[in-house]
Amino acid sequence: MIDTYDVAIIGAGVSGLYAAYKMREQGFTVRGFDAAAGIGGTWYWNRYPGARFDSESYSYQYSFSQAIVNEWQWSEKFAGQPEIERYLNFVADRLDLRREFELGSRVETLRYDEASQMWEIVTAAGRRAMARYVVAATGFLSAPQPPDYEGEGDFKGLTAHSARWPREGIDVRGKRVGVIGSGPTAVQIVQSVAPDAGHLTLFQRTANWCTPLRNTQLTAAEQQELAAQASDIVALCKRTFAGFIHDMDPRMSTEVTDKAERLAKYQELYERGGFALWFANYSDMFTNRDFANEVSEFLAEKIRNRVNDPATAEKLIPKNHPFGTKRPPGEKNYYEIFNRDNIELVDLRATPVTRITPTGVETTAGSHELDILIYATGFQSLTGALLRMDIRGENGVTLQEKWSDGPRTHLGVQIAGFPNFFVTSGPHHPAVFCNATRCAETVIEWIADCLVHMRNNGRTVIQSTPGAEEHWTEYCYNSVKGLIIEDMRDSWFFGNNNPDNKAEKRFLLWAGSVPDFNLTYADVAAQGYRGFEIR
Ligand code: NA7
Repeated sequence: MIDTYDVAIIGAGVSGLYAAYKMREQGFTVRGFDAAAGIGGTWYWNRYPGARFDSESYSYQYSFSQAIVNEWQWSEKFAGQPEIERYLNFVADRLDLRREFELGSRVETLRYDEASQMWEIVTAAGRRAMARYVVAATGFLSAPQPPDYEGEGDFKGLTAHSARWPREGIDVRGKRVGVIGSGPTAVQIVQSVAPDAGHLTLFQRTANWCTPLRNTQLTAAEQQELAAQASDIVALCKRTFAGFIHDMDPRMSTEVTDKAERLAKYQELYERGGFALWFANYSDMFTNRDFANEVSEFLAEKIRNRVNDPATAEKLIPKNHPFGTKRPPGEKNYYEIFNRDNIELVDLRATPVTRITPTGVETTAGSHELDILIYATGFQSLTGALLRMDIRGENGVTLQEKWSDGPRTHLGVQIAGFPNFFVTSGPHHPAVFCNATRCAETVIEWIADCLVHMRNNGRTVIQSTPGAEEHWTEYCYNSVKGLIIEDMRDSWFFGNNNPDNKAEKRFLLWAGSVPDFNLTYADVAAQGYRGFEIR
């Protein structure tokens, strides 16, 4: 007999762990699957040197369990990957969640059986299970996207994508290392690896506006103080625009007519660290191009002051987008790294890659011989983890067919034609701005409440109506109109590296505020799950 559960959960990361706990607490039988050999999702896979939070640790942790909050202390303001992975394992053990998950078990196929109103789950190893509901807690940046350069696979040295870093690590000492990409991941890798590498070549296609993270070790007194404030921190994150501890200045930049005063504010935010310059700035940060340009000029001056060689500094200053249009990498001494003798910056716009060779990377300007080649090239964002599975809804329609003209969802949680299938962090979520755990908790609690509502009313099938889906999808596209991020479509917000979205560069998120997001979800539920058909 095939194993049958109320809820199948795909992913044992931040969302999947909480989903397993929450559904079990509500009395549902659950079964989780994860391709990784361990718990942690993003924080299992991204074990490259320097990987750490860009949210303050105490704002990212779970808030649903006071026991967990009381029993865990973070050692750093922005914890590193090893500590985050330990935390998620601690949560799994503390809540006895490990027994709900099958690890090393990649879900390949999900098929909806209309007769039984159940989903069939098949893993790569051929394991089959049935579930009434599926919760895809598959993450929004979890499907690594290497470039499609000619000669890919020819390289004879050691190579890895940042999100598939080998558990045993990579010894870079004295080696010739190449890093392709210059996003937040590449910045973390470069600043960690450069001091040890024999030589490091950074292949940069687009420079980014990096801001200082200002990570610190937390003293015992600070830990105590932050732990005591844990619920206030979460309450604050629920109120702020982006779900972080940083709150926008209610004033518009245009109200502060004295430029010196504005610059003093940028300086103060630059020193505060984290996303302060982005999320604690004047409230027209996302709409006022002149203001964004002024912040950009402020940062460009910092780069010029920190990088000795003026030509290198100019390459590191973004020219095609202002600050605030992409997630700014958090850095520590990143710019000073370029003053070292063992680093070389290759501008891929001036000299594009022609091919990967057995011994390195060839550009139009010549070849770069390497021992280690690291791809920090990002992800098939938002849609990738879902589209890489074979998901078949009603009438055998695949998700690839359904989304052939871009993703369509209602609230980002459901897809018409795919009954009882829920997504925690796919397209049309507010992940542009949102602190991941804060929004994951909201979505998972909403799904759990919905399943309890179904059970209490003797219903077994829920799916979004085509009309509601149409409306939400348009709403997501419209949400970015008038915002400065619309000017910079070369980012994962627009799936610029996604094979399924590369040409169109559709906006893949919902660019509203976290309070609006929470209100919208609550409102839909309060109205009997408006826009969903429940049978
Ligand atoms: P990102 O932010 O998507 O960055 C990917 C980087 O890789 C970016 O610099 C890309 O340049 C570069 N890239 C992608 N494809 C290529 C090719 N073919 N050639 C050269 N360079 C390429 O991913 P990250 O992992 O850095 O960060 C993701 C999130 O994780 C981040 O927002 C944080 O929240 C944590 P491009 O800009 O496309 O020119």
